[in-house]
Amino acid sequence: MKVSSRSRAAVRVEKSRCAMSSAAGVEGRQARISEMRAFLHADGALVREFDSSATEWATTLDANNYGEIRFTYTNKTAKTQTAAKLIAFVDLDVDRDLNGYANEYGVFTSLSLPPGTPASAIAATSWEIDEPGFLFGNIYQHLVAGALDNTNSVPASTPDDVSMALGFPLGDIKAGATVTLVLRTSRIDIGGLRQVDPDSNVSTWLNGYATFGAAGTQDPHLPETPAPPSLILVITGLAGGAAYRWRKWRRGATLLMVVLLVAVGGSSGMLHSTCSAQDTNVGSSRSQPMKAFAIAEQAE
Ligand SMILES: [Ca+2]
Ligand SMILES: [Ca+2]
Ligand SMILES: [Ca+2]
Repeated sequence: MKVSSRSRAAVRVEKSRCAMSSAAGVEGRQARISEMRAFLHADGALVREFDSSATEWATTLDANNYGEIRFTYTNKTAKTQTAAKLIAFVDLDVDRDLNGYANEYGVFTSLSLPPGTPASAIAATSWEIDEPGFLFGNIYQHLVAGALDNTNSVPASTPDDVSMALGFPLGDIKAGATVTLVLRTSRIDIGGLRQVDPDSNVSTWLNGYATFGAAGTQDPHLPETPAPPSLILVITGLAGGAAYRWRKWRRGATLLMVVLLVAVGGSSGMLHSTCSAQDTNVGSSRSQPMKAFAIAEQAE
């Protein structure tokens, strides 16, 4: 079993830093996908965790970064992978630089297919809305275990850092077969899961479907094939071992780092300039690493 926690630690540090800089007046309205991962389970075990650097990802997003995110997997083994399922995980932050990432909440909408899906589309059958696991959420354990809890642990009454997951049953993946997972982010209701930033009055829906075949080539019902992979990312690879204990340790380390940053950053322009450098990637995210996968909100 492989898990990758080092990059998640980096996400948390970056989030903390940028949330601090927001208090100093960083302008702009935007959302970001701080983390995006896919977990393939088959034969009763986790086959692989794909972080955002995996070449299996590709996106077709509009200028505001709403649209489709695709994950294409091919069984390159010589055996059928049985009872397979794909779980997609997205940690989206809305207006992080304006009002932080912890002022948001989730709403379960439905497990119905998003509109305009092909006849072969497989809908999600499990879901989870939770804090990403840096503080109290248990979503990461469930991603690794392959069993989402179908629970919203970040409701409107207790806003926090929202992350979301959808699980898609695939059945058997024969040797050489390809599966495509299509995720959509939308400002209108497409079913699935909804994330709300009440201070910005912004709702973002996440929904998707799975289908066998390489989308746009083997299934004529599928939407147009996206542009060549545009989010082939260059962040950390997979690291092994003891994710939960590591995350508990990291949580303490992160808090310590935040304290240190507060201590040294009050009069420093360095923190702000670092975040500003990331912010320049907003709107041109297709060629940027996932950490700069900033979703520019539409000006309102
Ligand atoms: Ca926010
Ligand atoms: Ca949970
Ligand atoms: Ca979030």
